[in-house]
Amino acid sequence: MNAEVFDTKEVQDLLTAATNIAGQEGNARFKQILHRLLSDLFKAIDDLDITPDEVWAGVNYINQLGRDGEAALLAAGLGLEKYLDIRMDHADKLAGIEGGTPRTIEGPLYVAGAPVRDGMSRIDIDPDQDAGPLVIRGVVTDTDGKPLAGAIVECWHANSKGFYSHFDPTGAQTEFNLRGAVKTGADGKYEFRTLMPVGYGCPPQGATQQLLDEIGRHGNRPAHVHFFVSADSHRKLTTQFNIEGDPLIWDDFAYATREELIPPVVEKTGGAALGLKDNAYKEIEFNFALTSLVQGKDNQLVHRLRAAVTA
Ligand code: MBD
Ligand code: FE
Repeated sequence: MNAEVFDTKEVQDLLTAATNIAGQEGNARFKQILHRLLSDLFKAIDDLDITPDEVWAGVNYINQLGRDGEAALLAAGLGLEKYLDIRMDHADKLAGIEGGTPRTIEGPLYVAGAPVRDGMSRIDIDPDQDAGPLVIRGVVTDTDGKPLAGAIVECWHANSKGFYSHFDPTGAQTEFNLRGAVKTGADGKYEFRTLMPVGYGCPPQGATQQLLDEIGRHGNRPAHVHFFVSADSHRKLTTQFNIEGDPLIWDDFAYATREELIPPVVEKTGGAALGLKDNAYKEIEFNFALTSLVQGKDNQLVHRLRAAVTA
């Protein structure tokens, strides 16, 4: 059975009515987007002869995705978040914007409100037997290499189980464990004293992993550290680096890896003097170059629902 009805007046009238696209009431932009997406769905049902059982499986899946609170996780896993980066990269290229540290996806696990410290922050609040000490440091500059004073570097990452504080299913972590923010001085320098993260895996029983299983994909990320970097007169940067050597670096389920975002991990000693738990530690130097505002505006600022906690 392939009963094609999409182009009939009845179906087109239904789409017009259901989205109120011809009406005066409502939000015109929202109606435009909804009309397009619903039309594309109807057309796909026709073209692929998607059955009622398949449609209801999809509707029920959306319910489950919401119950699991995983819509933003699925967006990362399906490459939707990466696609937005590709579009912003392209827009920057067309506008001739270059020289900044490459962006990569934010992901769904940021928590606003971490305490801001001057120059350096120690963010390993909870002990973690299975994680060795890590120092992350560098300088925030503009695209000419001039250090930016008063820049804010926010950092968040997982523990040795791949879990993030606030979202830890074991409930084991203190608020803001492995999350922090540093304000740079005149030298533009920042430093985080922390512990080596391990890669994240999607909740095995969650709706995202269920979909990935259905298409024969894994739901894992290589070990990585997230950053927001902001400074006056510059665009806020959203990025991450990966931990060099992780076997999943080029097999990230969220497609965040970029060649420029894999800094070397250097073995160091002298950790005791820095207050680290071992004398031997690892250090990653990573510098951030921020691009200037565009006609006085940050045209890459993203507004989305984020968790927030008051410190
Ligand atoms: C993460 O830690 C992450 O960074 C992304 C993008 C998705 C899920 C977990
Ligand atoms: Fe992450």
